[in-house]
Amino acid sequence: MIRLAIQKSGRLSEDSLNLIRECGISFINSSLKLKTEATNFPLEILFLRDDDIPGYVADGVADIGIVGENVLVEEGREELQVQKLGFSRCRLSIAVPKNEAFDDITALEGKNIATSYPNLLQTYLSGEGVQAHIHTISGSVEIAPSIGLADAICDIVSSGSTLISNGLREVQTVFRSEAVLIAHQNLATAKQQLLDQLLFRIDAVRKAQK
Ligand code: PRT
Ligand code: ZN
Repeated sequence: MIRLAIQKSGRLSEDSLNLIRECGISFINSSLKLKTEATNFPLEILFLRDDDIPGYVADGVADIGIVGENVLVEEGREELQVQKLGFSRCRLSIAVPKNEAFDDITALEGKNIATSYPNLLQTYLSGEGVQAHIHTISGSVEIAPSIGLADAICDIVSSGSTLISNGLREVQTVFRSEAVLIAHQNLATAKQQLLDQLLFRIDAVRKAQK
């Protein structure tokens, strides 16, 4: 039996479950349960917060998982990545108040930037040779400039409409992300064989979608 961790409820959940179903794996999904077993494949599914998934897979509590690359890399667990999955595409971007001048990234020197992704942002700024003050907040990042908490933000963007409705302008992409399959690094042989079967099916599903 192989144990898969997926997001309980959020932007990754539906596409993660759909991918498993498209692999021909059946299971009963009750929104109240935190785990379920497949009926026609030796697979158990755990439903977790996305932020907890890389840690559980690293520790071997779950064997494999589906999570956004943004969370994986922010948590410094990129060595767990096995396969990109092509859904939940988004980008981590810096945005400033829409009337604020911004010629290039050096405009952020010495400024306050609010984000939930301090590590990804710090890596980017260091690469650009810019020093800024990073304020880590866990949610509602987009309102930080309007309440005087920060000069700029760094947050996940997909359509861009959240930025616009908060009077912000996207000025720089820091990281591009999509959902990825991750796996524990020392899987037992039997589990590795199940993962290989699953990867084979995922590959077939993705080829059929193209
Ligand atoms: O409860 P839990 O901790 O499990 O979930 P969560 O709230 O932390 O995550 P969730 O469900 O919001 O996102 C899960 C993953 O989906 C993220 O880690 C990304 O990999 C991916 N993803 C894709 C997104 C978006 N698109 C997205 N648009 N994650 C967040 N957003 C948010 C963004 O933070 C901003 O508030 O949507 C808003 C912007 O959207 P647009 O379309 O207005 O630009
Ligand atoms: Zn989360």
